[in-house]
Amino acid sequence: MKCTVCKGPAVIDLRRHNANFCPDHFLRFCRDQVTKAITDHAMIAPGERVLVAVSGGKDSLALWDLLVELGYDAEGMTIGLGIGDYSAASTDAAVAFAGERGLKLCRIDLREDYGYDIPTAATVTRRVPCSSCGMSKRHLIDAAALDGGYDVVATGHNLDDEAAVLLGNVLHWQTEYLGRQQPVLEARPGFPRKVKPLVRLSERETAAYCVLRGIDYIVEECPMAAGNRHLRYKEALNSIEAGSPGTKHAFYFEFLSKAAGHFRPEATEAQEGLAPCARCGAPTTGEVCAFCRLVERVGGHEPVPVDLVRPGRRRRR
Ligand code: Q46
Ligand code: ZN
Ligand code: ZN
Repeated sequence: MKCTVCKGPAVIDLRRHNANFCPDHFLRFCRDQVTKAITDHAMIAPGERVLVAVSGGKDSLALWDLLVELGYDAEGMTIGLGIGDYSAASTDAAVAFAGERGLKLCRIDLREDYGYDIPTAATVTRRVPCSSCGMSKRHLIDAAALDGGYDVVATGHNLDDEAAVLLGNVLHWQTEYLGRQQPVLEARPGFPRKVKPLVRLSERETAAYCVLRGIDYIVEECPMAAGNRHLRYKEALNSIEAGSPGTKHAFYFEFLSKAAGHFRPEATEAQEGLAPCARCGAPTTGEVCAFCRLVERVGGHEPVPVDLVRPGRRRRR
């Protein structure tokens, strides 16, 4: 197998691009894809401060590395979710990555800073763990970005993630979610801009990127994800992709160009009428936001006061 660009020995074949690459040209391909995503969707302007949501997995670490490589001012934030060994290993991977490169990483630990963890939240709410987990992560990263004066939050969602979410939204005709499924969500009062610069790269590609760049990411997946719908949608799309390379890319990008606009009015309508949460000030439809209600329900507490926060950790309010 030869590199399509230089004819040297190739290490990866990308069937949907009908191309093979040597290590150098593959890394260049990844940078070009991220640059194209950022440019096409006006994700990040030169000089803006970026906060990268870091889990310690391949996608978030590849994203952080790519943004730094491309010259962006990108700092990281990681949240300890209290999901057994998985969370400890995730935090360790994020801390090691930042430490080796001298990058700034803000850290929050749900148990230490808010008095609860995701398994407890799932038991108390009697809902799947991903529901309180996703909501907590969104709330805390939005707050951290606004508090820290960042211009934009970047997350490591890749093409496989976005295509799987799109399939789920289409299968259930979640029209409000379809209207919001964009690689960029513009800033609104109380919300920072959010971007997904990896939407042009697949999971296999972000993993290969990490291996070739010597990035030590946590390979283990979150144990709470086992059996969730998202994984089944990914498997379904993978089996279609195996027979017809390029289907995932077409499914997602043709949706953006041909269909997403039709659902936008519904998403805009759902976002109207938000007022500040009586406790934390985050935008909410009720008096108290979902995060503050969850913290109360699980017997958690307000963030630890500033002077008790350990050195190297993020200070909240
Ligand atoms: S960490 Fe949290 Fe994910 Fe685990 S509990 Fe679900 S949402 S699967 S990205
Ligand atoms: Zn080459
Ligand atoms: Zn609140």
